[in-house]
Amino acid sequence: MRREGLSGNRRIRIGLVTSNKNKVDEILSIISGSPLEIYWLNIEKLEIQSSSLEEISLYAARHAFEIARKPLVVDDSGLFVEALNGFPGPYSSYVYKTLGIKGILKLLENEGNRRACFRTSAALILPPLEKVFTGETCGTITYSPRGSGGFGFDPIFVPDGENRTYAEMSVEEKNIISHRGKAFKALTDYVEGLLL
Ligand code: ITT
Repeated sequence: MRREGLSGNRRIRIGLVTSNKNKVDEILSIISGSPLEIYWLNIEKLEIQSSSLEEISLYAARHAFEIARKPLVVDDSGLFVEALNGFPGPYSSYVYKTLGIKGILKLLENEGNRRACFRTSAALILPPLEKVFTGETCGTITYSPRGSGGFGFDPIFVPDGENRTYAEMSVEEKNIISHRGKAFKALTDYVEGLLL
């Protein structure tokens, strides 16, 4: 059965609500070649305090929709370090700005367990639909930063199956294996399905 309002469309325009230009670049590269058109929607992203990225992204997306009244998506992501019981997780943005990469390495100074996972939750509002897509990539935290690409904690994260950090990869290489790549690939597949 065709879904009213979407079938027949060949492209869907969706606003991306973020203050992070690097996310925009990554997401544009992930969705390139798909029927999805994403543009930077310049409105404030409201961040509630929660232990759940899904809840944070959905709340922010609903809030942004109240203002913009247009189809949009919000990406909330975080780095969950096993030896730190998942910290900084949903607090990654604040922790990056305050402790930074050095602070995380310091917290792990005498720690042998370097396991960590990056997670992304992408909340899509495409009226009347609301849906959250997630992506996770696990790996290890290095002992010192490496690479100049990417952003945030990229220089200290080596995804499983690789020996380079995210910051030592091109955007395209990172997107193939990254938490954000997985979440937005799922989102793209979903939207493509709606257009069939
Ligand atoms: P918006 O909330 O405005 O989208 P932000 O940078 O604050 O931008 P998040 O809250 O989703 O985004 O991300 C929290 C932090 O986690 C972010 O500031 C980075 O330091 C880090 N982070 C998120 N995704 C990352 C990635 O792919 N690689 C490295 N660090 C990342």
